[in-house]
Amino acid sequence: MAIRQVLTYPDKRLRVRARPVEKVDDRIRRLIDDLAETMYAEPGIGLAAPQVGEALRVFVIDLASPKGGELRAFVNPRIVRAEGEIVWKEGCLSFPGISEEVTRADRVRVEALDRDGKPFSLEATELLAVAIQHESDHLDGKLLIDRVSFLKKRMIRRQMAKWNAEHGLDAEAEAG
Ligand code: GNR
Ligand code: NI
Repeated sequence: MAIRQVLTYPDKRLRVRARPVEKVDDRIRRLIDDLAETMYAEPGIGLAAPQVGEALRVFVIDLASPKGGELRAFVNPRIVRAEGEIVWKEGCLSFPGISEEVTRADRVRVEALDRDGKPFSLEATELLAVAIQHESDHLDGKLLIDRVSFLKKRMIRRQMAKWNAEHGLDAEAEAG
C-alpha cells in the first residue's frame, strides 16, 4: 500500500472523464488500497481515483475516517435514482482549505462493483448520499467549483492560485 499525492485544482487530470474498469483484478484492488490509505492519511471521508491521477471509475468512502471501520469501495458506480434536495457544506481534498455549500439529492440509489468485482446496490441518504454524488462527479471530471456561484468560483480560483504557489505547484488557472 502507498500514500499517493492528491492532485489539486486546476490540475487538468481532474478534468478527465474516467474510463470504466474492465476487470476487478489485483491492480484495481491495489488502487483501492492506495485510495483508502491516502484518504485516511489526509484525512478525508472519500477519495476518487482521478484525484491521484488514475483515470478509472473507482472511489472509496469512509464516513468514519480517519478512525476507519466503514470503508466502502465503488467500482464503475452508477447512480440509478436520486430524490429530494439537501444543502451540505462540502470540502474536497483537491481544494485544500475550501468549503462551500452545494445542493445535491438527499437520497440516492447507487449500483457498483465491490473490491471482489461483485455487484451491489446501496441506498444512501444525507452525508453518504452527498459523498457518493461528490465522488461520482470526480469520475466525470466535475468539481466542487462547478457547483457554486460565479462570485465563489472567482474566490476559489484565487485561493487555489495562492495555495498552489505556496506549495511550489505552478498550476495554470482555468479560463472563466
Ligand atoms: O473529505 C471530504 N469531505 C467531504 C465533506 C463533505 C462533502 C464531500 C466531501 S468529500 C471530501 C474528500 C474528497 O475530496 N473526495 O473527493
Ligand atoms: Ni473531492
